[in-house]
Amino acid sequence: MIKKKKTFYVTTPIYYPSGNLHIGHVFTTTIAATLNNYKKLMGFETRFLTGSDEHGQKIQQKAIENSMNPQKYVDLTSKKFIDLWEKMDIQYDYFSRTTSPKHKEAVSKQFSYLLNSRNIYKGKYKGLYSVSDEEYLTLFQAKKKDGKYYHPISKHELKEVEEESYFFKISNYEKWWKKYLKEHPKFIQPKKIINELLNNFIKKGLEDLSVTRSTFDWGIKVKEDNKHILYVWLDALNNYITALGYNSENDLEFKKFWENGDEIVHVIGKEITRFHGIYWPIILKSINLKQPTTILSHGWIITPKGKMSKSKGNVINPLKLLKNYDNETIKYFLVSKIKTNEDGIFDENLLKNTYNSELANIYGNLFSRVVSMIHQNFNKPIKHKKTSNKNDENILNIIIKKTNNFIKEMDKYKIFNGFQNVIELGKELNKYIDLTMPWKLTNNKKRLSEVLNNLLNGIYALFTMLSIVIKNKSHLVIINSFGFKKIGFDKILDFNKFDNKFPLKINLLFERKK
Ligand code: ME8
Repeated sequence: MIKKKKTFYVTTPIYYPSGNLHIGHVFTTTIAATLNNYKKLMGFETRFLTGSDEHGQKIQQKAIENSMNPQKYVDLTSKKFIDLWEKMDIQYDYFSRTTSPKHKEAVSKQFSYLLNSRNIYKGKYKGLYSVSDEEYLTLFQAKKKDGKYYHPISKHELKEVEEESYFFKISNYEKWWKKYLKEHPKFIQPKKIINELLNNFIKKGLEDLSVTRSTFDWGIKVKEDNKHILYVWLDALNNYITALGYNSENDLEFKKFWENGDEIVHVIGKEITRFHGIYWPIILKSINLKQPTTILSHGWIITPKGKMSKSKGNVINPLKLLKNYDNETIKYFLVSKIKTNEDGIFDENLLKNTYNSELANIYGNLFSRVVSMIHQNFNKPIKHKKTSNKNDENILNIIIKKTNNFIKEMDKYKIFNGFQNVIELGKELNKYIDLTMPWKLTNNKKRLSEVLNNLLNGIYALFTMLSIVIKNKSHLVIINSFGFKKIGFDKILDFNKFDNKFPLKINLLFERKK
């Protein structure tokens, strides 16, 4: 019987095409892409979604500022993300756009269902709204200064609005939500973000959410009441399922990756956890759909001088960065140097140091030294030999241990922790060279071959793990130089894998940067 592959579905937020490209977008998308690559390597069948969030008041205002009709404006501006992912060498399965006919139809049908099932009712909204965040806030949540109200996190000014609106009976699901979180403590990560949600939104009691707007018209029209358009978040959150074909004739992907799927992960920035952690699960519950496995929320990337903002002029534009660094270096830096559960500093000096000290000095140097020594001393494959030498036993154990720890962390979606094992393995392999001093063993070919074979096995493990981020360079090592057909964890424990392989020399893998 053919065993069915397990499935993995990972998403990024769909970004506002009105926003400027930002290193933060690259951070989130790199995390999602890395998880996707990891799961593929582990034999999962995967789907990876990113996209753009194209309706709402903010987009309409920006389109007007640019004297364009909103559709034309989003057609144009969403392309910059497509272009960025291509430059970053990030491949996705879906580029989900909320202005696509398929999405609009599916969401419209869902709204009718929610109306009929009395989850949605008509009323009037009076309160505060942030257009920049497309978010409603209560007086209790807002910060007041000089008679004006501000968003507590983004600091954007809030407007007082009063309009006819449909409401989602969120309050009906409060009990369910609390119970679900108790029973699934890993549903929202990191844990500390759950406490923030509890303090800011749940303690005071969950309020019903206004889910339509009636004072502008750039959105999905409510069929039953044409004056109204859907609130942009109800519209946008659904993209995660409409892209798979939910509520459409062709819903095979939806059945496979959502309804019957094994793992579903939404990667998001911490400021939108309210929507993904409270409203999205409640929407899914109200339409009897399964919950995602995990909502993986990460902190913000800040600069050494604090938060990035347009007004401070310190926003890091990834396109500029790509002029000096290749995409693999940037991706490696983001996953291995920025902790996901707190805000992390992005500094170009740190990026450069990481490139020189880790990519060039630890990984690149290790590979080229070992392959050079093999070429200087041998002209055919060197076989693995189990020895009772303490250094050998130790390094082989370390190769196994670091790989296992990497897998353990990655299975928990803890990328930063996972990559610390890669760096440690690189350092340990260099230490093994210092201890065994292969350059002094040229007259003892037997011992030299034992040492170099262990090193090859270590380098294989190292670049297998790195391959989920540093794809091209790892292919150069494992496929082009070592001659394996593909990269995989299945060979790590097989220390005889180089018995018939003679590695080829490769020009400098990572040239040092001045
Ligand atoms: O919120 N650090 O879109 P958006 C880390 N359309 N990540 C950052 C960041 C930073 N400094 N700045 C931005 C939206 N991000 C909605 C989402 S989903 C159904 C709808 C990343 O364009 C991070 O992932 O404002 C954050 O959550 C996202 O960009 C916000 O993107």
